[in-house]
Amino acid sequence: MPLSDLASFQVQRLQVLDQDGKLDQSLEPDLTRAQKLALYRAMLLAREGDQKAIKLQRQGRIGTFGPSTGQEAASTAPAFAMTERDWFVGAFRELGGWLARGMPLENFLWFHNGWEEGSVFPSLGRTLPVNIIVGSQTLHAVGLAYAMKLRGEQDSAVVAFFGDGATSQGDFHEALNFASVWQAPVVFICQNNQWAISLPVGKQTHSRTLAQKAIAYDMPGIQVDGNDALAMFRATQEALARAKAGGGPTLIEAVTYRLMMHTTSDDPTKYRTEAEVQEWWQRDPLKRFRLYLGAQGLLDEAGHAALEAEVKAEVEAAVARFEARRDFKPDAPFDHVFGTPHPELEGQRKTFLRELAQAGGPEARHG
Ligand SMILES: Cc1ncc(C[n+]2csc(CCOP(=O)(O)OP(=O)(O)O)c2C)c(N)n1
Ligand SMILES: [Mg+2]
Repeated sequence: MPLSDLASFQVQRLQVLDQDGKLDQSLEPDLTRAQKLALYRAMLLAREGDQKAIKLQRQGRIGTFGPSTGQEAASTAPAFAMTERDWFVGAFRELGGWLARGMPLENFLWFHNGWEEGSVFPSLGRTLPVNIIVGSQTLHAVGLAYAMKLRGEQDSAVVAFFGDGATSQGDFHEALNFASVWQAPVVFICQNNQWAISLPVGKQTHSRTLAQKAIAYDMPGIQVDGNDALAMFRATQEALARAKAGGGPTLIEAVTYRLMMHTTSDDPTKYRTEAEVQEWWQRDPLKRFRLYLGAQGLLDEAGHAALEAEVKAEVEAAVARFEARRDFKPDAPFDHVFGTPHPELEGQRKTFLRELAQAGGPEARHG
């Protein structure tokens, strides 16, 4: 008996602005002039904030963190496609998205100086803090989305971010599986930045795309130029609309690049070439969006210089607010692990506080 075809699949790629900022008008999302400028400003704030944070770390003024330079479009544009009713579930390389949601930059700096208080966003609804446990937030996202479905909220969905490395975690597959089984309103955004610390994506998976991992779970999957803010906005907007209309989850693979080190503790020159990095600088999401704004007559050289000065001043003001508050309890993380005291953990707290005192107190610990 001949074999019969049960199904066939395809994987599509979306790009709206090419590397030189040239627009495919048929795909341009519906954004006002003010929204376009606000999106660029938000990406610039993330870039300046990120670069400033690297300097602060090098000066011993904050602890280790993972820079997001080069990846601004992949999280900022989706945040612009979301409403306050949607849940933002990040990993650790979504500074642009968090800032666009309204997280003050000083919160990011407090968190990366070891203060849990940085994770508290009193004025922000539905925005989860940094999650370091690779891939685990995909499960939190599906739980939230399932809850939204059970509550009958038709105006809310969840957007969950994670890296290419997370796609090797069981959590990722469990999350996609149950999101699909339950048709939960969730948009998975994989920031494929080509590296998981020193492991290139080609050693992470044999799949030609990460988008195709959606196929096994029977959900729409699309590869998007993750350095193209317009494409990221469009893809997220479409996926959110489908999720809210009861159409279930979507997987978006955002193809991007980590232009800096994995974290400030890493030296990428040990495992990748300068030529590769330079090639990706040519695809810088900010450069591309700026060319687009220029071509539309929205931002000229003088306007850009003024915007840059304004954003730099905003970053400096956030650093001043960050440095003005140093009265946080250094052992606060121990308070939040369990609901009730735990003897093992209390022992660890004592050791931590003793070692901190021996090292000269909280201010000495990055020395
Ligand atoms: C479960 C788990 N295993 C290992 C680590 C250590 N770790 C932190 S980031 C990282 C690589 C993550 O790569 P990817 O998912 O591609 O995200 P990227 O850092 O590139 O943004 C690893 C292995 C961790 N935080 N959590
Ligand atoms: Mg990665």
